[in-house]
Amino acid sequence: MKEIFFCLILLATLSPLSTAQEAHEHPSGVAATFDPDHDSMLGMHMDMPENSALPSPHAGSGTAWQPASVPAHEWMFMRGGWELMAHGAIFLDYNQQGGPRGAGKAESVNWGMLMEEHRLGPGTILFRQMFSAESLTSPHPGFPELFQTGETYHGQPLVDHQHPHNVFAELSLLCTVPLAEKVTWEFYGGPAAEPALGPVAYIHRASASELPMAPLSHHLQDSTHTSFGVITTGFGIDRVKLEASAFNGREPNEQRWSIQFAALDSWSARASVAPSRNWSAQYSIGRLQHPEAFDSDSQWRQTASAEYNRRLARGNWATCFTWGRVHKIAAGSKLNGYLLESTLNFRERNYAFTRLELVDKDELFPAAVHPAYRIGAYTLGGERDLGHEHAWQLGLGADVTFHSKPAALDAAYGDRPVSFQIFLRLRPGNDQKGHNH
Ligand SMILES: [Cu+2]
Repeated sequence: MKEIFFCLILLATLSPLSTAQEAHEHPSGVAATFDPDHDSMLGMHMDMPENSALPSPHAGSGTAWQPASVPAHEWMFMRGGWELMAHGAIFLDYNQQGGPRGAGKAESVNWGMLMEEHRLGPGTILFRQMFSAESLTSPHPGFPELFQTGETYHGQPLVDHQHPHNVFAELSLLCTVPLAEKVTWEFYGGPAAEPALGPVAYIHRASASELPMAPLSHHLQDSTHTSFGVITTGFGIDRVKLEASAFNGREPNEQRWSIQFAALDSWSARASVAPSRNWSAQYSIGRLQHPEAFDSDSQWRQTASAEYNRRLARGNWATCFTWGRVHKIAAGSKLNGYLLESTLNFRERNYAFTRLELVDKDELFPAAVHPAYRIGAYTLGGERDLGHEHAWQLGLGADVTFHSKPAALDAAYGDRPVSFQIFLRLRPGNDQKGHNH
């Protein structure tokens, strides 16, 4: 299995080289040209007709579907038959978490992604590399976030902190092959990749585009977005997609720069539907083998989500509802997380956003038995673009988070902890030439 992955890495690394060679053979320059005859069913934005309702694989990670109308903040150009894309975001924040367990830190949440896509016979092949420098830009032990749990630091489970993301957050390839007029076969995988489990990871969700904080329900919903070893296959049938994955469900350890191979002994299955350009929804279920380093238990995970996105005359409105459930098999415990997120971009430069969560947390205290507490987190924020160019958008934003919790947690967390952050956000501007006009 390792050999296959090394080949995949090699392919991913070599793809820019082959790009350069192709450019020699077809010196077509870097102009963005669109050829309406190569279209494909799984929503390749490559040359898609403008009215296509199918989501683009460029608008997320893994193979999850986000509504087709989601705006693309990316740089894109064509070169020798390759469509090359780059997107990402850098947040510079001051983050103050309230109460006795809170902390205030300067930090940077950041990621960048490169994509290279080419025709492959009648289908397409897409290479994707996502990187994050958070292992250098997060404070220790992680980004302060009240009630957040998941992964480790210095051999201890992280509590009240969000883990930084891995240097190689995704290294993958995605092939799609049309089989019939409305049927496409999909093959996806890589050494760092996202199995068919969960909604589009929050980092890429349009509904969370201005919010650098991770959801408290991350580890009940979309935390498998970086799994070290994934193979997914599936079929797109008109506006429905059915997929299954075999993957390594162990969470990344604290060596953030490494790729931690292990057996692909977890699996998942997902059904997605994109009824119109503005809607997408999914249900997925997975069995994760030994996901947590300090808990030998395995778990079932179920998620269901719906995303709505709507273009406005001078902005965009994106909303997502997600439910996620973890069933720890040996312990017999069930944890639920509910999330509602919405981001309104209005009059071009302005944003209002919110995230409302209810989530069960059982790892807030080191203990032999883990009682679960129902935590609420209610975030409201606003942002304005100081720079709003075709190439760049620089925004200044702030948000505040209120919490609800059982009275049993008052001693540890204080009566009503309130957290806030203030941040600068830098990213590519709206891609006018791309798929999403
Ligand atoms: Cu994550």
